[in-house]
Amino acid sequence: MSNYHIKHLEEYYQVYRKSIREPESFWEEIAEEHFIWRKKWDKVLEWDFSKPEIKWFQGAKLNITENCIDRHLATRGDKTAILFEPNNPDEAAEHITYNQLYKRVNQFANVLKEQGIQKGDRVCIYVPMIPELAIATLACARIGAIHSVVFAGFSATALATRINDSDCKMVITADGSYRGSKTIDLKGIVDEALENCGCVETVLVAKRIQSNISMKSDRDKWLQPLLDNASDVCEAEIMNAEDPLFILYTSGSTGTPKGMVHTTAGYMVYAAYTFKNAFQYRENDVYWCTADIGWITGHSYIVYGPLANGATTVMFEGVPSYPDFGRFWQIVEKHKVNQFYTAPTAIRALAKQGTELVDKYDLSSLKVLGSVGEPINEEAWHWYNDNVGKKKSPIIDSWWQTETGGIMITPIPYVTPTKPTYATLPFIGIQPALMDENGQELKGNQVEGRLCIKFPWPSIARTIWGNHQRYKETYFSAFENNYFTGDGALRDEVGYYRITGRVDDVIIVSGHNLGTAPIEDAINEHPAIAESAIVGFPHEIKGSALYGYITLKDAGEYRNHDNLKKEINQLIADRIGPIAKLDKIQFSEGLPKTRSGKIMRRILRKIAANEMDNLGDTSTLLNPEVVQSIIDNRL
Ligand code: 6R9
Repeated sequence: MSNYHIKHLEEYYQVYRKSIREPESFWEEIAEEHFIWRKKWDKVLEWDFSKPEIKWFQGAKLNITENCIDRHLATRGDKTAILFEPNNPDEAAEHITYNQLYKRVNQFANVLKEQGIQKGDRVCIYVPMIPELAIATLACARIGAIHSVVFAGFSATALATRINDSDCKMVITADGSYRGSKTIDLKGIVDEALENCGCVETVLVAKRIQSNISMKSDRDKWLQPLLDNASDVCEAEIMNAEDPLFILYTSGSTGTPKGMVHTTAGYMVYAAYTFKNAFQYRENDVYWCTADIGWITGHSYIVYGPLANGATTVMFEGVPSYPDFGRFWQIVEKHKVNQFYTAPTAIRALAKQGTELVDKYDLSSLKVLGSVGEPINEEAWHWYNDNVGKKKSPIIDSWWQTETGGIMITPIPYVTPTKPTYATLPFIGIQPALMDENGQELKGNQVEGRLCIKFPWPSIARTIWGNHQRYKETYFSAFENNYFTGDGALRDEVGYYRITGRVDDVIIVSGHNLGTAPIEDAINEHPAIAESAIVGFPHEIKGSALYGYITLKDAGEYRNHDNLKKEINQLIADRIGPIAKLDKIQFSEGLPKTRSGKIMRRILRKIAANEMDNLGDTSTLLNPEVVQSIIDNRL
């Protein structure tokens, strides 16, 4: 038996060493024993980071949906695959069993075929967090169409850019979506986007909010009648290991979004293996990741990873604040969630509400807590650990990226001792390296540098759709023969990694390199402060100085801002040193965030530098309205 499920620390080290010494035989064993193949590979790995070219399991033939659905039918047919929890807590949850999922995916796949979609065609999926989103995704995979899921919160402009970039032939959407107490006219957004997209022939529309929308007669079709007439058996398209499975867009530090291309076999193997271990998933556990399927976290850890393991995966349509800030905890209690995976931004928002709403619910089912998306600050880590996990559920602070396809650095719960704000140890098969400015690898422990990965892993993105040159320049040119992540990290005295933030967020103040994350951590320790973001701005003497944007938990209580500013700088001086004190502190109602909850420091940096005419497109932000108020109150 291969080491599919790691259970203690010695085993981790032993398996890790094996995966580094003999990566090919290691991954071959995992692939061989835990997946079904129509044909096995001729070669496990072929790679060259200088081209760059990476191929895993070449020659193999498979369909990922046979691994995620068909093979479970014999043993888990009546087990819940997808547990759908609607936006409205009074609407019944839906338990979709593996048998039902099989039928629904096959029906949908047949509809796609009838509508002229073939292997290799791109299909844009712009659907809210309803079962059709997961089902449409899997249906594309069933017939070998390449899905491009676009988060159903993006604007018409952002949607059109993504549809055109990958020449999508079809858009799948819904009449609208629920978000807390609001409804969103999704179809209207699609109509607006498609005014600028010549490539789309068909729009399939799922009914969710029963709204009156206009349908363009030759282009738009209601989904349900088509599904009702479709057969629930659809032979899976046999795919080559390196055939693209999906495109997922991620924003670069400059330019248009990058359509990261993930291929079939390697992605499947890595998503499944990481899911099993990083969450210690056991049969009959109920697993919940709060991300949206529009992000990589949802692709790998709501859909493919869990289903490849025959797991029960919760899909939540709503938001953490509706009908109140206890919703997450109410859902954990209701469905007896065992593994809970969310983002630091959500944790901070919930922590701001105090503990009353957490204490109200029975969270004793929880075994593992996860964090992803940005560095988790010390305060949020402890709040999560104390109040949600009751100090008994390990927190896995998992670092990874759209480009990596799966979790790269993470504690394995009940295996790796955790340490607040540390993503700890590389996952099996992952070879991180820290580099100095001159491109030299920093060996040994207690070093800090730019985070690279030296060796390919099965789920690394293979290219940027339509722009291999950009792929090469962005990821493989900064450090020869290494994949460059764009993040900085430090390795502590025992070899644990701490992600210090994007290296483009490093600010050099009077010749000292300062990461924004530790400064923000220090500030966030102040009891009055909800959130903070630090950026650099040009300074005559220091080169760069620090500008802090800060939101308060309760603005009324701390009216004396001058005293508060002093306290903040004292905290920074205490935690980091006087060098990291802020030159300017601006209090604001909110911070501009991406739809996935990341603070848009790029915009804050421009405002701090007084470059307001050059803010770029702010329409895709979660809260574009805060930008103007920050500008108006600029110091
Ligand atoms: C999975 C995902 C990737 C960037 C990544 C890094 C940041 C993600 C993190 C983390 C510190 C963690 N990031 N997880 N930073 N600790 N546990 O979020 O993918 O949306 O592509 O973002 O997010 O900066 O480079 P993606």
